[in-house]
Amino acid sequence: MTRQLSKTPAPAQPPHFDVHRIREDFPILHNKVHNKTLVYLDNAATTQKPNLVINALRRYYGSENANIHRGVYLLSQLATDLYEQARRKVQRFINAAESREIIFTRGTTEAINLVASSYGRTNFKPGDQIILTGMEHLSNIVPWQIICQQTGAVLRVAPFDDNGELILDEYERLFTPRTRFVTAVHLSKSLGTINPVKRMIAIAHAHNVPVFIDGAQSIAHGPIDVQDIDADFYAFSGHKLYGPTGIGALYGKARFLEEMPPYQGGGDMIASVTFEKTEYNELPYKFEAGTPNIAGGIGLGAAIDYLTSVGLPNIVAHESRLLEYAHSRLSGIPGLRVVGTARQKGGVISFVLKGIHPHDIGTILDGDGIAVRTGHHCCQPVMDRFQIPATARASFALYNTIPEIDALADGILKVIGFLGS
Ligand code: C6P
Repeated sequence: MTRQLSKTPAPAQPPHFDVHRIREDFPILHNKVHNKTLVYLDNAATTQKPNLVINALRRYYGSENANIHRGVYLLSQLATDLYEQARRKVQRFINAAESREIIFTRGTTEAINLVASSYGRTNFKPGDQIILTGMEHLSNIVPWQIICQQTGAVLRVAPFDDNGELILDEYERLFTPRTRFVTAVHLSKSLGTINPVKRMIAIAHAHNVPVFIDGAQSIAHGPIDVQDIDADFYAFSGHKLYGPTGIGALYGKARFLEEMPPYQGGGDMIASVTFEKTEYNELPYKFEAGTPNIAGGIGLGAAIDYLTSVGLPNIVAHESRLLEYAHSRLSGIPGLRVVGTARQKGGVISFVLKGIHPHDIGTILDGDGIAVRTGHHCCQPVMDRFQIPATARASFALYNTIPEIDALADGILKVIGFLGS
């Protein structure tokens, strides 16, 4: 996932990677938008889905649908097997030690709320401190603010510099004997910055503090090994990984999850219930109350199969090439400023145009079939840090091409031509 920015020409397409062949797997990419071929550059918001995932969902609802963990009949056992296989795929994908350390959630946001609520309510006391970075998505700010209001704990924010790089010394200086938890984004969706999470976790562990990593944007763009980085918790959403919406996963070290109380009550999370007392189920089911998103879990498993078949190293090489090319093309446009120029960057390029509001950029690009995101990207503190209201953002995926980046650059020149910069 890591890559260095430079102005040098983009390296050649990685061997064993044919982007035109890949594009055939994604039916939506052949659609027209405003009568133009879709150029989809909003992959940080959500990714498009390959046939493998679409077919897995169709097959599930067409011939495998039943509730899981409940029926002795064949169909229920089949659905249960498929769902539990998907859990093991997630386990292998992030190299978790055990499949019971994988909790299916609705996505990253629910995973963060689960940990903030369950771990925080039990462990935080008035005056305790939680460290997070200044570049968090609001999903990794608000749940911690809520738990702070409930427990009297306080947030401490690690700053970043003008390039969007975390200032590691300042992060380290925030630790005190009252620090109880760290939460940090792996890849910032507004800046593209890849944080040095392994180093950040080592620093926190030296202070005996557990760490949650928000992997929403990193999961599809490079290999993740939760044991190697030694994360205590790691979360991601299926829809950013070419999988369905409404499904995601929380990884947690078993020793933490075992001690944590349930997040929600309901079916499947119990071992036995009387009106006097409830015994909770074992991991991971203790945290999976009610009928889960079975199709979503199976679809997520298919997405992991797809990514694995393409090969994450190929994806990293391809997206690095796109990012490098985009930086050199866009930074040559007069009046355009790239926001977020960290040395270690993922395939995200946020920019502003002098005198032109990002929403106008987005609207004019849309007329040419080019989808980018505009706004504060749920990262208002990042915008405040740069004293801008919003940016336009192009974010790349494995199916994007160099001609699509040319189309973006030409579209931006058209915006400037219309609105003057
Ligand atoms: N970012 C974007 O356009 P959910 O909504 O639960 O799948 O993911 C939330 C989330 C958490 N952390 C980070 C770093 C994220 O980028 C996101 C979602 C989308 O950038 C939608 S706002």
